[in-house]
Amino acid sequence: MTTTRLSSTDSVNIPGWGWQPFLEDAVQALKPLNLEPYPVAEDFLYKQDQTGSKAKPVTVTTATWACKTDKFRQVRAACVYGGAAASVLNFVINPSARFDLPFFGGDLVTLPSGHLLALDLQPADKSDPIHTQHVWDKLIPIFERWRSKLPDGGPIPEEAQPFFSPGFLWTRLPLGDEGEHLINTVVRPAFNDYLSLYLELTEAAQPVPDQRRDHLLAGQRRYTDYRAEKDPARGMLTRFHGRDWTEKYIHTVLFDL
Ligand code: DBV
Repeated sequence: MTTTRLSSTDSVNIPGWGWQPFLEDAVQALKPLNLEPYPVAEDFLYKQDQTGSKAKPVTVTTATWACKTDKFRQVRAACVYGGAAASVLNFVINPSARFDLPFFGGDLVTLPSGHLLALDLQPADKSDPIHTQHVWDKLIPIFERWRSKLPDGGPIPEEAQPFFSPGFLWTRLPLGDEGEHLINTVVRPAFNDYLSLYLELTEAAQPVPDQRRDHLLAGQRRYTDYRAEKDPARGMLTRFHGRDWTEKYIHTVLFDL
C-alpha cells in the first residue's frame, strides 16, 4: 500500500475507495494538457486518522490530487474515504481568470444515508451572457440527456442560486445495486461528458484583456468565498481530521483563490 505521495500529481490509491474510476477518467482526460504539479503541503497530500469509538475505530483517509496547466489556475480532487461512513470525490477545475470559462465542479458523495451526486459548469458571473451563453447552449442538451435518467435531488439553498448553471445535474440515489447501477451507467458517462465539454470550451478559449480579467476574477472570488464559507464537508472533515487541519485545508487547498 502506497501511503507516501510526494507530488500532487502522483496517483491517489486509497484501498476500497469507490470513486477511483472517476478520478482516473479525469486524469486521463487531462493528460494531453501538459500537467504541472500544483503545490500542496505534505499534510494535505495524504492524511490518515482514526475516528469512531474506541471499541470500533474507523480509519479515515483524505488525499489530494492537484495540477495546473496554461489555462487552469488549479485543478484539484479531494478524495475522502472512511469505509461505510463516507466516500467522497470532490473535483473542481479553477480556470485562469484570463479566460471566459466557468468552473468545472463535481461532488460525488456516499454516506450511510445514500449517494449525493452533483455535476455542473458553474459561472463566475451568472448575470453576464457573454460569460454564460456559449457554455449553456452546449451544456443544456447534455444535461437534458442525463437528467432524464436520474431522480431529481430536491431543493438546494436559495443563496446558492447565483453559483449554479441551468445544467446543474443533481441527484440522490439509494445505496445498493440499483444506485451502483445508475452510478456506472449514468453518472460516470455524465461526468465524462461534462468534462469533455469543459475541455472543448477550454481549448477554444482565447485570452481576454486586463479589464475583463479583473471582472472575471472578482466573480471567481465571490464563488470561491461562498464555497469555502458553506462547504458542506466541513463537519465531516472536522470529525475526521480536527478543526485546525480542516480550516487550513478548506482555505489554503480546496478554495485557495
Ligand atoms: N463538498 C465540497 C467539498 C467536499 C464536499 C470540498 C471534500 O464542496 C463533500 C469534500 N458535499 C460533500 C459532503 C456532503 C455534500 C453535500 C460530505 C454531504 C454533507 C452532509 O449531508 O453531511 C453540491 N453537495 C452537497 C449538497 C450539495 C452539494 C447541494 C447538499 C448540501 C446540503 O445538504 O446542505 N458541492 C455542491 C455543488 C458542487 C459541489 C453544486 C459543485 C458542482 O462541489
